Amino acid sequence: MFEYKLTAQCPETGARAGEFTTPHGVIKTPVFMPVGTQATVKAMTPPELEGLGAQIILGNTYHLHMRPGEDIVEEAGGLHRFMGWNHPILTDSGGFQVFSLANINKIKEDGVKFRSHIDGSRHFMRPEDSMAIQQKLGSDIAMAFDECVSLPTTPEYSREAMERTIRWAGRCREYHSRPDQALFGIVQGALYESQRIECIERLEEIGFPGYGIGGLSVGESHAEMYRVLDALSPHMPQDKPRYLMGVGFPTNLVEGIARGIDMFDCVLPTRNGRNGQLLTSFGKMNIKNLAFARDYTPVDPNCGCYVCRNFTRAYLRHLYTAGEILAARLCSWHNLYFLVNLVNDARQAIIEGRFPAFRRNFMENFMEGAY
Ligand code: PRF
Ligand code: ZN
Repeated sequence: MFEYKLTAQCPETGARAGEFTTPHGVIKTPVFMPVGTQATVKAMTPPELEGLGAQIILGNTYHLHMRPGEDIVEEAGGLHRFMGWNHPILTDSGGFQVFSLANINKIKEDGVKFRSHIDGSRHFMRPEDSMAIQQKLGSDIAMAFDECVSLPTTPEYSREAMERTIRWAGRCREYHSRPDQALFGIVQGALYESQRIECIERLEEIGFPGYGIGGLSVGESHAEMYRVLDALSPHMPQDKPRYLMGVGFPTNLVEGIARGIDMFDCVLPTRNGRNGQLLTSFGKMNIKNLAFARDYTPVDPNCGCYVCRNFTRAYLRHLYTAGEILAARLCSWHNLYFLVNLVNDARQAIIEGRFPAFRRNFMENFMEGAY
C-alpha cells in the first residue's frame, strides 16, 4: 500500500509516469484531480466523473469540518460512502483554506485561530485537529497542516512559516494513526530556492510517503514558479509522488509534468466552467461571445468529451445566455475532461518516449486568449 512505482521517465526532461497504490485503487500518474470541496465536484455526479476519466478527487478538511462536520461524514460511513465515490480521495488539510477563506485572527505555534467564512464563528485548528478530522473523513491521502505564505513576503517571514510548517508536519506525523490513509508532507519556502530545498530535506528526515508542494500559484509569475520547481525537483525523492497543490492552468500542468510533478488539483475547470469560460487545445474560449451565436461546431473539434461529441458552441451559448443550469454542467464537464485528458495524454507521451514533442506541440497551439 502507498507504494509509488515508476513506469517510465523522459530522458530529455524531468517528466515521469508512475503508479501510486491506495486502498481505493491504483492512481496512474501524472494525474489531474478534480476538486470536490464540499463532498461534491460542483455540478458533476460520480458516474460522470468516472466517465470522463477522473481517477481521484479532492475534498477539503476546512469546509467539511464547518459543514456538515466530520462526525456526520464518519457516521455516514466515511467520505467515499457519503458522496458515492468509490475511488481514491485526497483531503487537503485546511492549512490553505483557513489562510485564503477564513478570517485569520492569529497564527500561533500551536495552531491557527480563525473565524468561519459561513457564520463568523470562532475556531482554532491545530495540526492534530486537522489529522483527527481527516482520519474521520477517511480519505486515502491526507495532507499535513501547513502555512501557505501569501506573496509578497520576506526571506525572514518565509523561513519562520517554513520552519513552523516542518514542526507542524512532525506533529501531524506523530498524531496520524490510520494505516489505510497516507499522510503527505508539504514543502513551503515561498520563492526562495534554498528554503525549498532545506524544507524537503527536513521533511524527508521525518519521512512521508509523498509530498505536496505548496505556496505556489499564489500570485507569482509562471517563470518564478518554474524556477522554484527546477531548483526543488532534483532534491525530491525519486520513489515518492510529488503533488503541486492548486495548479492549475493547462500550460502549468504540462510544464509542471516536465519538471517531475505527478499530481495536480485546481478549481479552475469547474469554477471557470460555471462562468462560461472554456479551455480548448487552442486556448481559452468564452462561450458568452456573440461570435458563437450561429457557430454550429463543437467547443473543441480536437476534444472527445460528451459535450463536444453532442453539442455546438451556439447551443452552449444559448444555454448560458438563457441562464440554464445545464450550461454550468456542460461547461464544467468539458473543462474537467480537457484537463484530466491533457494530463493522461502527457502520461501516454512519456511512456511512448515522445513527451518533448507533445510538450512543444501543446505549448505552440495553446495561445492564451485565442477567443
Ligand atoms: N497548502 C495547502 N493546500 C494548498 C496550497 C498550500 O500551499 C496551495 C497553494 N497553491 C493550494 N492548496 N495545504
Ligand atoms: Zn469537450
